[in-house]
This record gives sequence, C-alpha cells and structure tokens, in this order.
Amino acid sequence: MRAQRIAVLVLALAIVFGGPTWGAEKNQASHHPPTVQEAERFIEQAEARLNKLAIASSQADWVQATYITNDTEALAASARGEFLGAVTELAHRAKRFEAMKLPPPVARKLKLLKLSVSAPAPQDPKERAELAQLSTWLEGTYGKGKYCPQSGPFAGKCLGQSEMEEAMARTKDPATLLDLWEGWRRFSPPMRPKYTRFVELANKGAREMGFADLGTLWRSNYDMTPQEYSAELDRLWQQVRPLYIALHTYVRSQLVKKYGPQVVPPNGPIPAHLLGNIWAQDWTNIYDLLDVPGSGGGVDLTPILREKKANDLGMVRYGERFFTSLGFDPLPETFWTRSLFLKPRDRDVVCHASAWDIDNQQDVRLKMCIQIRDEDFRTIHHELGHNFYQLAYRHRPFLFQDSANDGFHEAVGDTIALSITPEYLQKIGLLRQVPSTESNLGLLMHGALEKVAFLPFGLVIDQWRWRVFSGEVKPADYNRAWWDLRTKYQGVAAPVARTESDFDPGAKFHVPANVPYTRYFLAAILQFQFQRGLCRAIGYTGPLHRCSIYGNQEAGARLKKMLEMGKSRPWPEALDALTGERQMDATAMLDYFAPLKKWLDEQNQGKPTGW
Ligand code: X8Z
Ligand code: ZN
Repeated sequence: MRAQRIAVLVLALAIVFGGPTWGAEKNQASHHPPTVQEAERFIEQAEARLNKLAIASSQADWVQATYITNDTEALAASARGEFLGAVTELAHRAKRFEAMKLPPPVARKLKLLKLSVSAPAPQDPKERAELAQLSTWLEGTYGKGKYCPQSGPFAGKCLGQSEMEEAMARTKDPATLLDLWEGWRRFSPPMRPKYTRFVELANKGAREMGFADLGTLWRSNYDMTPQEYSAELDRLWQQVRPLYIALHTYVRSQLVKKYGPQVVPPNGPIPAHLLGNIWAQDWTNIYDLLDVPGSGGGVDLTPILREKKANDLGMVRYGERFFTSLGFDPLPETFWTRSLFLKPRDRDVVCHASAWDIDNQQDVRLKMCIQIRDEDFRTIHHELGHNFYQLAYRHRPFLFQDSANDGFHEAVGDTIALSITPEYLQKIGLLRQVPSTESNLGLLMHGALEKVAFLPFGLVIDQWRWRVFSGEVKPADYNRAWWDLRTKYQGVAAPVARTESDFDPGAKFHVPANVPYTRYFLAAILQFQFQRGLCRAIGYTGPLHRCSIYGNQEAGARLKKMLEMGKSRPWPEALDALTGERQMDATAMLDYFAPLKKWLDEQNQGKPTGW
C-alpha cells in the first residue's frame, strides 16, 4: 500500500517506526564526529530496514482493509507499530548527521526520513503501540461504518459508504436526503475520544522529531518552508475562488428554484445534504437540476456503461488500455489476481478506493467497491494513475519511491481522466456520435461540478486539522470549528443543528485514516496544468477540454519521464520536466473552464452572490 496507498501507507509508514536498539550507536557517536561514509552507510541500511518493515506492514494493512476483524486489526497494528518504531528510531539517530555537508541525495533522504510517516510515533514503546492501535482502530471503525434507515425508501437496508454514495446521488427528496445525511454521521461520535488521543500521541511524535506539531510536519514536505506552503495554497485559492463563487451562485439559485427559499436560503450557505454527495465535495449528481443548454451525449457515462453491460473488470481494463496506449507496460498479472474490485457480501471492507504498492516492486493493487457508474469509471483512472506512478519509480531507492509532492500522486490519474473526451469515447466504441461543440457547456458544467466544486473542500479538511494539531482548536470545539470552516470556505451549512456530541470530521475517510488532504486541492489544480503541458507538447491547439492524449506515445514518454523521477528531486524539477513550468499555476484550470465562466457570469447577473 505504499505510495498512494502511500497516501495511506506512507501514513502508515510514517506511522510505523519502531524498534529499539540505538544505544550502541549513540555511544559511538559521542566518540568521534561522523563521516560522510557513515552517513551514506546509515541511510542505505535504514532504507533496507524500512523497506522490509513497510512490506510487512502493507501486507497486514491489506488484509485488515479487505477483511476487518479484531484479529486483522491487531495484526495490522502490530506491523504498523514495528514500522513506526523503526522510523522514529532512525530519524532520531539521523540527527547526528544533520549539520554535515553531505552529498545532496543523502541529505535529501535524511530529510525525507523524518517526513516519511503521516503520524510519527513517540519514542516510548508503549505510546507507539497505542498510536498504532488507535490508527488501525480508527480506520477499521470507518470501514465498518454504515447506516440502517428505519423508514423511507431505504428502510431495511444497511448502507455502507458505497451504497450511501449511490443513495445520496439518486435521491432528490429533501426529507430522505436529510435522514441519510444525519444517519451517516451516527457512527463517528465514538471516534472522538480516540481521535483526541491520537492527536496527542502523533503530536508528541512530531515534536520529539523537532517539529512544532504534526501539521507543521505535514507542511514541511513541499520543498519549501511550512509558512511558504500555507501562502502557496492561499495564492492558488485566490486564483480559483472567483470561478468557485460563480458556480456556487448559479447552483444555489437553481436549488432555490427546485426546493424553495424555505429550504435553500437565497443569500446564505447551501444546506449540505442537497448537493448529491455525502460530504458535499463533488456536485456532479445534481447536474440534471441545472438546466444547462446543449447537454449532448457523452456527458454522463452511467447510462452508456450500463447499456454496454460493462462490468468491474471491463472498466478497469479501459483504464489500463489508456496507459498502455501511451507506451506504459501492461499491469502485472498479480494486479488482476490480488486486487479487490467488488464489495464482498460476507464481510466488512474499507470501501473507500485506494491504490496499493505492497512490495515496492511489482505487487501493485487496486482496492475499490466498483459500481457501474460514471464516477467510478473516473475514479478507476485516478487509482491507476497511482499504480502506474508506483511502477514507474520502483527502481528508485526506498525514500525516493514517492511522487514529487503528494499532489502529483493524486493528479496523474485525473490528468488521464481529463482525456476521456467524446472523441476518445467514440474511438473506444462507447459513444456512437461525437456531440457538436455546442455541447461544450454541458461537458464543462459536469466537469466543474466535480472539480471546481471540490476546491474549497480540498482546503477545508486540513485547515481544520492544522488547527487541531496546533491546539488552536480544542477537542471541546471540534465540531463547531469544522462547520465554521466549511461555511467559510465552501459556503455550505449543516442542514440541522450540530453539537459537540457529534464528530462530523470522523464521517470522512481521510480523518480517521489520517491521510493529509491538501494533496487533493493541489491535484485539482495540477491536473489541468499537466494536461495543458502535455497537449501543448504534442502540438494541440484546440480548446483544452477537447484535448485527449489517448494513443499519443510522445505525451506518454513525457509523462513517464516525470513519473520515473519519483521523489528524487524537488517537485519544481518534476513539474518542469512535464510542463516547462516551475510554479504551480491555476491558469490552466481557468483556461479550461473559461467558456463556462463566461456563461455563468451571464446567468448570474442580478443574482445574490456569497453567503
Ligand atoms: O480519496 C480519494 C481517492 C483515493 S486517493 C478515491 N479522493 C478524494 C476523496 O474521495 O475525498 C479522490 C478525490 C478526493
Ligand atoms: Zn488518490
């Protein structure tokens, strides 16, 4: 599960440092100043040891995530504890090399070592074990989370994440939506004390490593200072905020039409249960409420996939074929035999999609409860982006087996998914007729409901966590702070009063799973920059939203070059390799959606804006 799973695994990795036995070296260290050769040897041995423990931890995590029981949880916690213990120990031992002038790759690895887990353990073995147990418990509890409505159209069923997503996507009745929305948030309150303790311990681990708190550690992983990273996010948000506000204004006005001003305040935040998604992070499911002109074929893939009788395996094959058309090798045979594509009927699994790299070599896997629908078709491409990244950097040393920054890992598959144009769908036989360019507004609106609507959500999760980690938000205010931030950034509100006996952050996977979240904000912006870079490189000059790199080996070679770099160099170099640019820049996203922005601005004349 390294690499995207690195998302989670790095988490785990980061989490797992553990073994004792550093006394001897400490003594040695006091006797003579360390040499460059010692530093080199140290990091080489550290990588070999971490690699071994990471594999063991990934194997245990995989079994836990695909078969949640007390036993698998205990086994995963134990392997995670070992890994975390090693990271902690090595990071502390590495301190003696810190002031030295070292070859740049060695210095970089020493830095990355400290950043290699998303929840570093304290040195105390008891606290480390507790942290590992808490983190596996939190993720398992989320995986088991479900709501079993007593009445209404879903009475008698129990809805886990996948079924809940589908239910909230299809339902338009506000009372049912409200019941689903509240019901999903009933399994998370027991997480609150555990999460509080988890924060204490992970903060302690981060402080012992020399960071002010865990949030500072997370923000230190971008080849710039933590302050610079915060400012960078703010700069990017200011670039795209007018586009978000235009979308919010239009969507709210349409929801007022549909549900009335009693339910949707025309000047206020949008009630969070009406946006077609459990967390109001992706609004594509209310596309049909929006009256967009020229909604031609190829916008929503769900009916197409169902008509073609596509199944889970077939959908993943479409994704793989896109990558092989670019010149990538096919996925290894073990991917097909070891992955989990469907929700098993007889046991709890973590249905939230993830891409795993079990052995940091060939054993990559997808874990997903695939449903035959548009969203999952795109998510498959997203996940395969992680897997092809993992395969591309597998020849790098352990500490460079990661993306340039975490936003890159999240952006690769999405960049590919931007090439799912009507022309591409026609080429692969999923669409009979390519709609005229008049339907661009439909395509663009659908894309904006996924990617533009997501932007503030991509920021808000870690705005909350950073405050939690720094102590600015105390446990007694967890839920209030959560909703204050959601309203501030997204302009959405809880549809019913929430209190501190709720723990709404726990109902979103990445909080209990402790996956840092600004990566998705970066990815939302980077994918358009990657797409623009690739389309320009192959001489494409038409509108960006109609560019598909399918079958283009030149684009593939360019992409591969960046993926193979892994994390060996600062991310601006990787960005440069792909796009010729060294700064993250949202103008590509703005270019892509420019025709929609113009149309929204016309529609929004005279409408109330903001909240
Ligand atoms: O978690 C994911 C992927 C796995 S890395 C399915 N995503 C975020 C989410 O679901 O909240 C992709 C989009 C944002
Ligand atoms: Zn991802």
